[in-house]
Amino acid sequence: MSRPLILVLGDQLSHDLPSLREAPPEAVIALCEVAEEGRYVPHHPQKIALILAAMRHFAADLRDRGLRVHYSALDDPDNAQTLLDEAERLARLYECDEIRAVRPGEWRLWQAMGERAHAALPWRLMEDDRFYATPEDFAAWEKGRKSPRLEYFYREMRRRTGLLMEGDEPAGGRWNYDHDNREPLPERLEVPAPPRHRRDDVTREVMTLVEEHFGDHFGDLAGFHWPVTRRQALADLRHFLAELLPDFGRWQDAISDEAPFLFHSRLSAALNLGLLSPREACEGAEREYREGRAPLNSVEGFIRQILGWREYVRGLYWTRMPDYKRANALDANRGLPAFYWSGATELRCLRRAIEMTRDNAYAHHIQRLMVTGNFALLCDVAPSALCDWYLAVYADACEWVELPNTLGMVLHGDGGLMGSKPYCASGKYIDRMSDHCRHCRFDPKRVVGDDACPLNSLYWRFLETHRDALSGNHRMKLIYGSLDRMSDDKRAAMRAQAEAFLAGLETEPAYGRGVHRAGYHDASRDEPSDERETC
Ligand code: FAD
Ligand code: DLZ
Repeated sequence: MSRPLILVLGDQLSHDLPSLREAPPEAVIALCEVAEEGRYVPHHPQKIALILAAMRHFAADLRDRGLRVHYSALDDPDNAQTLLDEAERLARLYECDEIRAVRPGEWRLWQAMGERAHAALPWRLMEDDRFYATPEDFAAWEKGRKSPRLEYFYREMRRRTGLLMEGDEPAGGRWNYDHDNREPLPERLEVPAPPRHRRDDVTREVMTLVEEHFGDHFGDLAGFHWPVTRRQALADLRHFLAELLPDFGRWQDAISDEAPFLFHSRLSAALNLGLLSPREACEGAEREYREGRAPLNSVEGFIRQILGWREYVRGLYWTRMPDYKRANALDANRGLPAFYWSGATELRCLRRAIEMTRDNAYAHHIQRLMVTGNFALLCDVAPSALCDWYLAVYADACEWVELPNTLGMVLHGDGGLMGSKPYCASGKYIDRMSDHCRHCRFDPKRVVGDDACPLNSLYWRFLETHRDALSGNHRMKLIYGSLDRMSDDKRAAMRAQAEAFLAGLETEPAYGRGVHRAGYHDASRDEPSDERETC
């Protein structure tokens, strides 16, 4: 009789995981805490605590359902400390004849598992059907298109799921309400406080373990606030739908010096770990609209992030790895600025984004894209260096979603697959969307001089440096026109200002640089936009 070992990874904590749905009664289910997963990048202690606490609670749930579970704790003396070795050790221990695993969230594991498919103890890999689209669905959608675009993929997903549809037409007559979702931060904004979850003995024990083993990593554990069970994740979803969703759209792009979460859902970690399904989040949001409790711009904006962006980045990741990780279309080779690990910078926007990241293992999308991301883009930080940072510091970070966002959306390293133009911005953008500048020693209106915001000269330097790659893009024509109308003296002064700033910027060595340049292509003509207005 066949007895499989079913390996459930730390971001597969769903009872409807295909391998669990199809588990025969004699199966042994394994969850393994291993040092290697905690250290391949220096994950934020809150991220590690979240994953290990959620794994321990999930294992207890499986046992309560009568399933046979082996849980390898990090301190177990026999623990092989890598996922594959530990699974194989357990398979031998329980005399299993195969190991089953669902597609993991990272190529490195998928590839390593695939290589063992025909070993004496074979690995059988299963598709992860908890997403709206499989990589195969994405490839089929993309077939015959000149270049994939989020907006068309998203429309197709709306049609396919019926979400926010009235027959064949989008609810309200438009597919996209992004233009209503760009209000800058107002003078005063009351933000409902997020739910505080009880830390039970299991969570407290994990936090002690993480402090002991990973206390040297960037990030504070003290403010741990993540949901570690499905029940807690559902409480977060209910809180979002009732208290935050109605205002989600309006303030989606705003940035606050004080409030780290604003009206964002904070659901990404629970979604990525499997504690919540994307379907229940989208269907819950649609219900709020249908029953008149939330406006369409908010609900459409939220659903687009999950049904659109989340699925789109996953499709790009799986259809383009492993080459995608090496792409570096703008040939960016600077190391990571050292202050990304400390927040020690005079640029207030960056300091606050990094401090919030340290305290919460969270920054909202616009902070990731337009603050830490934009600065790295303007400074030509190497994709590999920046990607490792993003993968380490956010509780929701998994490579399938982090990589396209960082390498593609932020650094334009994929030559235009994630966004048809770089999201580059000067200090003016930060001043318009946030209240940071009024606490900053730099002046967002000045480009040169001691108190000029460094983002301004860096912005113009970036455009000059990458003129060959970017000036042919019709969406960049206006801004290159402004650059070209400047006098030679002004351009020289701005460039000198930017170069002096870069010369004083302390960076880490740019290890593991991107090794090839993806060809640049302008796929932006005549397409609808889902992009932030930058300047
Ligand atoms: P909300 O603003 O409330 O959005 C709702 C949900 O939509 C999110 O929970 C998330 O599941 C989804 N979503 C929103 N934007 C995106 C996006 N661009 N791509 C994919 N899904 C999206 N998201 C991750 O889940 N993991 C990552 O590792 C990650 N890395 C990122 C790195 C960079 C450089 C950037 C610019 C974005 C990254 N994102 C990542 C996307 C996005 O920033 C986060 O999903 C979001 O900030 C999570 O907070 P939230 O749950 O409050 O999101
Ligand atoms: C991120 C992480 C950490 C820190 N630790 C573990 C672990 O001990 N065991 C485990 O199964 N998963 C862990 N994870 C999540 C994995 O890194 C993740 O499953 C893979 O990267 C695939 O997405």
